[in-house]
Amino acid sequence: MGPGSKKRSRRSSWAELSGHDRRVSSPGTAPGREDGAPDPGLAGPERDLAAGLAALRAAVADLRLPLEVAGVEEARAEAARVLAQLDDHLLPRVRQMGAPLLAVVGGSTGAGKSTLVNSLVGAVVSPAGVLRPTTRSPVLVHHPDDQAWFVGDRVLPGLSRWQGEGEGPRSLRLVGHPAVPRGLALLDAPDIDSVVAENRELGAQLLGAADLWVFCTTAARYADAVPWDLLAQAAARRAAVGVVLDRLEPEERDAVRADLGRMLVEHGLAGARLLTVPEAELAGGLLPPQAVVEVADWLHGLAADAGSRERLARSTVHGAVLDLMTRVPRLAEAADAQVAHAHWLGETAIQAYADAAARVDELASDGTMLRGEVLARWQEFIGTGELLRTLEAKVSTWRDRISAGLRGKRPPEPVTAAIGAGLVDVVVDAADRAAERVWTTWHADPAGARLLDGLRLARSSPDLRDRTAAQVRDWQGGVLDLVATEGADRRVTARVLSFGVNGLGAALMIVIFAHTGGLTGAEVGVAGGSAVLAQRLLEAIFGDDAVRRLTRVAEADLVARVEQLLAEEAARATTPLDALDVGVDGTALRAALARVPVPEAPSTTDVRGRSAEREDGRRGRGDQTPERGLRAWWRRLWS
Ligand SMILES: Nc1nc2c(ncn2[C@@H]2O[C@H](COP(=O)(O)OP(=O)(O)OP(=O)(O)O)[C@@H](O)[C@H]2O)c(=O)[nH]1
Ligand SMILES: [Mg+2]
Repeated sequence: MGPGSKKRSRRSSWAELSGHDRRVSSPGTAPGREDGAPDPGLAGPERDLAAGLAALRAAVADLRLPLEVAGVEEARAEAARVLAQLDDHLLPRVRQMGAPLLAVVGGSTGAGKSTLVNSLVGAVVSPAGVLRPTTRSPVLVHHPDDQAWFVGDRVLPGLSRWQGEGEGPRSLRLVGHPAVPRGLALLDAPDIDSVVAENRELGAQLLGAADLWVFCTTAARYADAVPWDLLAQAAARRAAVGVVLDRLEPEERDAVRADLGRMLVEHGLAGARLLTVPEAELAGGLLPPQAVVEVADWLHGLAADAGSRERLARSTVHGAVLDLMTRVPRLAEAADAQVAHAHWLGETAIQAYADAAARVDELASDGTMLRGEVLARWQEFIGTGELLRTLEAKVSTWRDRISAGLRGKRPPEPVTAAIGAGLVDVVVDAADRAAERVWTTWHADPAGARLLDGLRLARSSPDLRDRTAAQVRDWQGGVLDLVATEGADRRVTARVLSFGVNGLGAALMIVIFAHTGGLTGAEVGVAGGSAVLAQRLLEAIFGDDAVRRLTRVAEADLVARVEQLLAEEAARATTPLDALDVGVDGTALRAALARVPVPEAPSTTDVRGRSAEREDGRRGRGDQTPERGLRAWWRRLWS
């Protein structure tokens, strides 16, 4: 599919766009497909490459790099560059190999890019100026017959199209001019090193979209760092590059050419063509044709016929795909790092609260709960001395004694209250420690610290104590219900009633908390004895099996409630982490890359050699080409 093909009939609608400052409202399409889909005539290898690159694009677009881990900013920028490279250059080019070449004129501000483009065309199509930077939105100059290729979003889909005068934000102004050869479009780009960040980024992005780089610099600027950073990208992509030394004074020509030539070789750009534009008086904003003949000649040589254009396009595609092969794995690593880091952050929170749950479990079963207040209230309730002595007695008789001892004594509620308060303290303390641990760990990590921004995670939730108290109350209510339900059995009802459900419930709680591991010294004897007493009492009333069952059920209920509370606390940290949606690791990206077929290396396109032909004295060569545009260009240059 080439320019000037039968699809040209679509142009009738574009004729309407010839007014001034009229934005192209509906995206036109390149000759070929409405949707920028692959040319239906695409042959096997190209179809596979287009499909592989489209899948790779989808995988790159799926990348989520939200965590502020080391190097993530560069990875994000690189992902954006890879996407732009695919959208702006590779995909449109591979889908339509016959589309006109896009030569992007880029470089430092004030280097004379717009003046060069205007002078090549022979008309002021892109205003030059003394204010820096002058060119803010790019201007694409094409042969009128090639308009169809550029008016739609086939290339540079992120830029809206304008025709006529003026410029819009992130817009591409299209100018058709018959002096431009068919099959080659020139794009005058914003500079790559101005103070305006948007300009710089756009300038770099546009060069990435190029089949051909026309890199403008001057004797004063060519050693600057920024251009060489970009030229390094061109070298990595094996892009066809011409470096234009603009406004060169005759006396500095040889020395500067030699030095710049050496730098190009050093930077892996030995294949780049070094071109010069001698300093000359401007007439009507244009350089005399002779000043730009070297550049014009070089462009002509590269774009002379469909065959050489396609060779160049293929060569740039080949280099760009090889370049992706080295860049995309680094993006996959960045995705892996995100997932691993998110996992680590999540695990630190989950582990901290799991440890908190284990700690509550331990404190609630090692006898610690039976110290202090709880023990005192329990002893008060059962009347220590008297009842403890009954432990020495035979089982058959001590139940009656306990019964006798308990009847008419103090109510059991203070025991329950002390147990409840103790439990709340244990849970809240464990949760506080977990919160502090998570905060400390996350705060020391840049990604974690960013997540903590605006969140009050250094402490437990302000209402944790109230929520815990409510849960403990419910649990205690549940324990009493258990005892009451068990007591509804006719065989035991009388006995249960003689002790009271509340007293037996308190006894069951004591049994649950009574493992003597956490007690020391005298407490062991006293608390342990108290617990044994509670156990015996319950066993005497309900039987051994029932006591084991009641203990298990009550314990499980307590564990579930505590775990739920702690899980809610842990979620305060893990929810914002989940909300970041770190996404998938680099596996899919690697798989997509592996499915991209590396195109065969084209026969070498030496962008240096072409202009030598002109020096052969074949001055009239342009007249031999069948293309009117080229002829016009040449005529102007040689008239
Ligand atoms: N005498 C002379 N003046 C030139 C030449 N090239 C550019 N200029 C002038 O230098 C100034 C900058 O030229 P531009 O063509 O606007 O430079 P640019 O690279 O497009 O600059 P930005 O759009 O800002 O990136 C303008 O005033 C031009 O008229 C040249 O070869 N000779
Ligand atoms: Mg300019």
